[in-house]
Formats: sequence, structure tokens, C-alpha cells
Amino acid sequence: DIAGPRDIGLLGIPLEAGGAVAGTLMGPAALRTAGLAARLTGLGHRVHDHGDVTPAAVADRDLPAELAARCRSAGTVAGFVRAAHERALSILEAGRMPVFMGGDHSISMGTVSAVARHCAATGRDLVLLWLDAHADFNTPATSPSGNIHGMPVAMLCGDESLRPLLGEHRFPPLAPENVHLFGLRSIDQEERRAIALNGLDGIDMRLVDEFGVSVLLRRILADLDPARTHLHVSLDVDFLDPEVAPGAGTPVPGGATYREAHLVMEMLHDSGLVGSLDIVELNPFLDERGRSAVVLAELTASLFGRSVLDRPAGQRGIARAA
Ligand code: NNH
Ligand code: MN
Ligand code: MN
Ligand code: MN
Repeated sequence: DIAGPRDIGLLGIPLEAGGAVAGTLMGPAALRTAGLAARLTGLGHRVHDHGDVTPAAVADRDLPAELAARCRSAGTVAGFVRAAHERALSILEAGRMPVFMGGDHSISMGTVSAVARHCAATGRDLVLLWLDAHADFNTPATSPSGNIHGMPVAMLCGDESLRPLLGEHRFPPLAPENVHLFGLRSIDQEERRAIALNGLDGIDMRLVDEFGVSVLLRRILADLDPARTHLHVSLDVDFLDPEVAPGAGTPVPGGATYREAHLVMEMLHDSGLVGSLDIVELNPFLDERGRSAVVLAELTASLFGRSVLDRPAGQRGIARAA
């Protein structure tokens, strides 16, 4: 439950090699400058900043030739993914709730795989909420770009061709029915087929327009057992509309508004189910005077309990009871 004060562990993963546009390596620094830690301590939480990961030394030639040939900068990405996995696991084992600051979205191969291991060890069911314009369900065989940040969901669901990125570490793959892609509006052709074939839950912007985020999110949350569930939230900056968050390397029009995104975070807070968070793809080089970094820091505060008015526990359920 994240209703009370939490021990939060921040970890920076300054990786940009998984995407095509340089700049996301500055993401952790920009989130710190936007006052992320102070916003969380201001809500009564204890925050420990674990600094940035030091990547392991991995060369392309250390990886299967097919993987290195089809994926750009596979060695560099693997070095960050392995280091992120190890640091994430130790933060979880220390009992802290991790907030992973990317970095491009390939960092989630390291962070979420560590969360999956931790959940298996502690008898919890991992559910993944992927807030993103994209599905990130490509594989080296289907990717039109060769950019690894378009592949983490496939890797986390057990794609064998991507597994060597994590090296010797093993984790239980996510069940596709426990993966909720939310905010979709840009999918590649083969990726679309693979989503249907594997039975992932996809919520596109057309559904958001038609039903609103609250109905759609409540439907996901209502199915989860609070006693068993560990919900990992992976927030890609391009979930947001580019007008709200211009600091994105792959902006897609028609994204979540400022209030839709906050409502998602507020409802997630009230659910008490969230156990870990990625904040990824922020590109401060493309941002306008830090405003995307500030929006992401504010959204994180909402996830950790910031609200306009006090909402006593009894009132939080109004939406659910209705
Ligand atoms: N689907 C595209 C690809 O695989 C774009 C992925 N880019 C992202 N994902 N920013 O969130 O290359
Ligand atoms: Mn734990
Ligand atoms: Mn993404
Ligand atoms: Mn995206």
C-alpha cells in the first residue's frame, strides 16, 4: 500500500543507445533538477537517491551475432540492462520502493525483470501497466528500426532472441494477460499481429476518447487481488501529448492530456497496488525549459499521494463503488 509514508529508492539509468535520438542519457539529471526527491519527501516519504548505474562492459561481439546485427548498439544496451537489473534487485531486497529514472525504454528490460524475480521470491503476482504511445512489443525479427527501446515488452514476455541482453540472469517471463498497454496510438504492422496473437491487453487512444481513462483503468484494477498483486508502472514520456511534454524523441499526436495523466496516477495511488515505477524516454535536449521534466516529477508526486483536497480513505472508494 502506498497510502502511508514509503521508503523510496531513486535509481538513475542514463541510457540513450536504445533509441534513435540522442539525449535521454540526461533524463535522470533533469528529473533531479525538476525536484523529484523534494516533491516526494514533501509528501512525507523517505527518499534515498542511489545515484546512477555504472554499465557493465559488454561488446557487440559478446552477444549472439544475429542479435547484434539486427539491433543497434546491442552491447551498450546490454551493459546498462544488466547493471540496472542488479541494482534494482538490491533496492527491492532492501525493502525500498524503486523509482527508476531513464534513460530510454530499454532500461525496463533490466528493471522489470528484476521486479519479476523479486515477485517470484516473495510470492506475488506481477502486473505490468505500460503507459506509452507505443507497444514496445517488437523483436529483432519484426522491428522496422532496429531500436531496442521498441522491444522491452517482448523481452519481458519471454522472447528468447532478446534474452542474451540480460546475460546470465534469469527471471520468470510475464504472462501476456498481465500486461496492459495503455495509451496506444503508434504500432508497427507485425507488432500489431503479435499483440493479438499473444493476447496482450491493449488500450488505444480511441478507447480512451470513448470511455475515458477512469473507466478503463478501473476495469484493470478491479480484477487485481490486493493481497497478491505487485503492479509495476512503466511511464513513457510519449504517453503524454507532445503539447504537454515536448521532451520526447518519438512524439505522437493525440496523447494523454495533463489531467488524464494525473487522473491515472491519482487512481493508481488510491489503488495501493503500485510497487515500482519507471520514468523513461525523457529527452531534456528536446525539452522546452524543463517543462516535460517538471510534468513527469508532478505525475510521480500524484502517484505517491499528492492530491488537491484531502481524500479520506472512505472517500477514495467512491469511484470504485459507483
Ligand atoms: N515501434 C517503433 C520501433 O520499434 C518505435 C518505438 N519507439 C518508442 N517506443 N519510443 O516507446 O522502432
Ligand atoms: Mn518487497
Ligand atoms: Mn516506450
Ligand atoms: Mn513510446
